[in-house]
Amino acid sequence: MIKKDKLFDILPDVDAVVITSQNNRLYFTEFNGTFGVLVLTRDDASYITDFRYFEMAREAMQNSGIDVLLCENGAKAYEIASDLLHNINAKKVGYEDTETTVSAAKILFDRLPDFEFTPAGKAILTVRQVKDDRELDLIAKAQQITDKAFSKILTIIKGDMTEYDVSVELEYQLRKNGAEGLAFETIIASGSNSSKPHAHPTSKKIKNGDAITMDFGARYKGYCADMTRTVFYGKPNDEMKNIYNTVLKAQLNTITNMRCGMIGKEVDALARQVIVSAGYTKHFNHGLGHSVGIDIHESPSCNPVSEEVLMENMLMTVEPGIYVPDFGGVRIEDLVIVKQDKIIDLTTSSKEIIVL
Ligand SMILES: [Mn+2]
Repeated sequence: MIKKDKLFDILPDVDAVVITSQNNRLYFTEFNGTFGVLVLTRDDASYITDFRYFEMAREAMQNSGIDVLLCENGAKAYEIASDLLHNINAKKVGYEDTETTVSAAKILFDRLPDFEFTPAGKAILTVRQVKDDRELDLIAKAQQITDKAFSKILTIIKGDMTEYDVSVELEYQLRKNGAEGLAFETIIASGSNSSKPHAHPTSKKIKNGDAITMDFGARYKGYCADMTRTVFYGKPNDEMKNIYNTVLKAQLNTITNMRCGMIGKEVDALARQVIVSAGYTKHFNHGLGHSVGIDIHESPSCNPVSEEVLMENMLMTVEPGIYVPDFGGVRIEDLVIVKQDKIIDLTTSSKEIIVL
């Protein structure tokens, strides 16, 4: 398991790592189940789960080198895990300090009083930052589904539909085009609601002249897509048009000039300087972007204080926005892959002003 080797590379004095969270188990095993405990050692891997998942997990992992073990219940899984650690004579054990529940950790600590447990949550997230080819393919597929749903929703939106109606139709299109679920809760924000970056869809009806910001994404085989477009229902006024063009210019300037090796705050500045020069400094008050993978928000991020370095095969969203309270807002978001010598934009939908 290359992913496991990468983890032990950054935890050189650790003999084993116990992984409990669903997304980290999915990352290392490529199997998605709500319950399981994964014990990684330098030479082996064991996945302990209950009757609900045992058969599926065994099938999914038959060629992976991971042993699948059956447990009676949750507490028993941690007992089996502690027995495994005892048997292999692990001395220093990494655990997901960021995810493991206190009660689960207590079982491990109580049963293995002589062991040294060390936090490994951050190391796991670091390993997850750089994607392999399979992961990049799954994210590209998730984004393709998301682009398809967007082109479809443009033919469906009609006046008098509510934001809630639009969200339901959009989510249906995601599922219909192959999504196994949503990457996150769909954001639909119309008219003055569009000044709220993470607005939940409401019963507000779409009216003539409204901006409609749609931020949404498919989940495909565990991996997320993420995109945002703001479209207009009827002609936008001059200020909204100016806001749209400024956000677009900021977004294009970033995608054209961001490079592998830049740090997060440098990338953020590529967008922010355009918005600042247009006089909207205080109306772009979130970071430019975040990475994406099994979680919709992963590290690294691009924001005014980020010192994290963009490396080859990291994902990044590029999502500048301008939000004017009680007036409206615009956000345009693409999902890109960082390559050594170029940026690949996975989002293919048009960014020209769309007036429905
Ligand atoms: Mn995003």
